[in-house]
Amino acid sequence: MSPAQALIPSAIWGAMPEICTAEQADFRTASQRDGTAKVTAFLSPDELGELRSAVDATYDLLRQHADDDPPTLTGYLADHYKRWDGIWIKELRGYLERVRPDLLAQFDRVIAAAERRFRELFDQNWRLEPNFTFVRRHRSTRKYLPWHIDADAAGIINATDYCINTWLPLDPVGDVLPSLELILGSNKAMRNIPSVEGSEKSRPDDWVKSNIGGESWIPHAVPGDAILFDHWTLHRTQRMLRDDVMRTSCEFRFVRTS
Ligand SMILES: O=C(O)CCC(=O)C(=O)O
Ligand SMILES: [Fe+2]
Repeated sequence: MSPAQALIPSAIWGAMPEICTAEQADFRTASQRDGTAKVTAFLSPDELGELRSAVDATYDLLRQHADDDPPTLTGYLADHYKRWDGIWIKELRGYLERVRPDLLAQFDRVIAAAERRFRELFDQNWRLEPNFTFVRRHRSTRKYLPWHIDADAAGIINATDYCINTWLPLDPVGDVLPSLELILGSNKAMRNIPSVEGSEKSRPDDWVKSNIGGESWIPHAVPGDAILFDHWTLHRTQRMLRDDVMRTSCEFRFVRTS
C-alpha cells in the first residue's frame, strides 16, 4: 500500500465493486490518489433536465415569496435565499411537502438517481444527506468561497466523520463561469490539522501555499458531470475576473449508512 493510500480510509475510496468498468477504474485511481475526481455524465440528460427544472421552479417560488408579509417561507429558506442565493434541501423538502408536493417528488426522483449512481461508484452503503445538501447561485464574485474544507466550514465533522460532496454544476464551468479549484491530495494533510477556532473557518491563500502546497486543479465540467471530493479536501470557488456572470450548482453530500 502506498503512503497515500494508507492515509485515505480504504473502506471508503477503496471500496469499489470487484468488477468495475474502465471509467470506474479511472475514477478509483484518481480519487484514491487525490481525494477528488471528476465523473462525466454522472446524471443522464433526463435526470439533469429534471434537476434543472426543479431548481428553476424553486428559485421562482423563492423569488415570489421571499418578502411575503406575513412570511410564508420558513425562516431558514428566506434567510439562505436572501443572504447567499442558497437553498437548503432539508428545509426545502418540508416546505414543498406542504405547498408543492409535485416539485418535491421531482427533487426526490433526482436524489434517488444520484444515490444509484453514487452507489455504483462506491458501494451500497451510502445515502444523500438532505441536511448537508444545498443549491448555490453565484451572481457576483462577492460570495465566492475562499479556501476551506467542508468538514469544518459546513460543520459536517460535528455530525459525521466522513462525507463526500458530489458537486453538480448546472452551467458549464471552468471558462467563463467559475468552477471549483481544489488542491489535489490536500485531504491527507488537512485531516490531521486542527480546525480554525471561531466561526470563520476559511484558510488564507498564504496559509495554503506554505502549509499544504500541492497542485491545484480547476476542472472543466458541463451540466451532468460531477466533481466529487471528500470533506477534507481544500477547495474554493475558482477566481474569475468578470463579475457579471451567474452560475448555479448543487452540493449533494453523501454519508455512509453504516
Ligand atoms: O460553488 C462554489 O463556489 C463553492 C462550493 C463549495 O465550497 C462546496 O460545494 O463545498
Ligand atoms: Fe465547500
